Amino acid sequence: MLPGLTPAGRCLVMGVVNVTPDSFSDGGTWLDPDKAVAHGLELASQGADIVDVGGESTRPGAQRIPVEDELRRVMPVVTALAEAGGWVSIDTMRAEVARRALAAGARMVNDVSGGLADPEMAGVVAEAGVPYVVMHWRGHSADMYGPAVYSDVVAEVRAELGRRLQAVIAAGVDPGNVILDPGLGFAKLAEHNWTLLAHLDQIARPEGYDEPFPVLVAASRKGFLGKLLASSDGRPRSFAGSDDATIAITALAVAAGAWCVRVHMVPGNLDAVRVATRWRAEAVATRSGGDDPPGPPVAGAR
Ligand code: PMM
Repeated sequence: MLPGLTPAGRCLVMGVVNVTPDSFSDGGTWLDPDKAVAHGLELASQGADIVDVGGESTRPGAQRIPVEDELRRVMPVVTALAEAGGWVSIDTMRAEVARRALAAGARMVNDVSGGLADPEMAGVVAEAGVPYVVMHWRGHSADMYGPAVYSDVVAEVRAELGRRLQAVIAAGVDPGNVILDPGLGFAKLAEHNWTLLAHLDQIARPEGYDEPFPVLVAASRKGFLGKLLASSDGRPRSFAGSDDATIAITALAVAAGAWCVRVHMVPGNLDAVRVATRWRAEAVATRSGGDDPPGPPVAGAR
């Protein structure tokens, strides 16, 4: 799993570099390529195992941008971070952007559409033989909450992820390279996010698959945390004000067996990963009968 990445023996930490003017939590901060590269290097120096570079905002209501704009934003950043030895993931829904970023040294594709937005994506990933994050997605962010209708969110996300898995595997992607993501906030209301987080063990086993897949959890600074932590007059907590809550999610996600957490702030989340990994190891070692705690094995299941 993850060719070229030293096994960490713990849940991995993915640091976010959004090279966008309008991402909900940090839009505009890293639009300048030099600042974005410096930020990526800082995240890596703080202990991020992976630096995730994205050039297209997926905030609710966001319109798509032309592929040329996305390439202009991400390519200098991917190139510089890869040249500096960083383990770079490209956060894109476009096969062309993935292909160019991989050629420039990215080593992983993070596709929030799970291959749905671009029919060429799975083929590009298959040919490159790189790890591939397949996220649960129901459509572009222009209408983020229209499709957020579920009678059983866990069952439906499992079924839809199962169909995406079948499709990308049929297109040649090695199942051993697939990481699943419940897609918190993407066509999900707050209540859906909480339910999915409480059932990560089931997300790891989509419909049609008995063996668990590695799971990536990307809750960092998302609106459902701000909503939970709203002040008494109902004002949601600011994005950056949700960093401590993100750390709490990280600890719980590790305890539930998450393979990777995608976060904006590395130090506190890395501490949480280390604490929860130690706790989880103790739970496994001292459990009578040798049963695993819920969730897939920490370092990846396949
Ligand atoms: N969320 C965002 C961007 N990329 N990638 C994955 N795999 N999962 C996510 O939930 C996800 C993502 C949007 O959040 P941001 O604006 O903070 O990057």
